[in-house]
Amino acid sequence: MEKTFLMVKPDGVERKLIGEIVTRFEKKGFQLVGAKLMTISRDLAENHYGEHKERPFFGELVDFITSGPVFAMVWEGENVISVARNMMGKTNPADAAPGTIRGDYATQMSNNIIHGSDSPESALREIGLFFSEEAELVSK
Ligand code: RTP
Ligand code: MG
Repeated sequence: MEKTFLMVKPDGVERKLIGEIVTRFEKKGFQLVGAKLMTISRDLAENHYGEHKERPFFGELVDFITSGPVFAMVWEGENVISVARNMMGKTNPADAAPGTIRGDYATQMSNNIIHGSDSPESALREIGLFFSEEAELVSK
């Protein structure tokens, strides 16, 4: 069964949206297999967002994602990677459809509430960066 890495960003934690976000994925029918509240180190942030290293917004992105606790999660289910991305909505909340997480709760690109892996390769890489499979993920 497919797994993905999702994370409530510092703005979502600050705004007390963890419960709302977890509820959406639970009600959809996905299975939570790992979760933790944590503050990301600069090293981990730079690694996680490594694909954006050369982009002009990289410094701000790392500053933001390390600015407060995040709620890191692993979810499992059929096509969970792409379905979760659809449930999150477009990267820019101004373009995100109503009914999506970013469409309903965010207005700014830099504070868009949630991260989700964008491919099977990213999911595998990000789950490995944030979680120890043996110690922190449950298996059925
Ligand atoms: P994420 O990785 O956080 O789930 O977001 P995403 O896949 O929808 O978007 P991505 O292209 O991976 O960008 C990562 C985060 O960087 C910020 N961003 N700013 N100013 C800009 O042009 C710009 N582009 C991206 C956003 O906060 C985005 O979530
Ligand atoms: Mg991304």
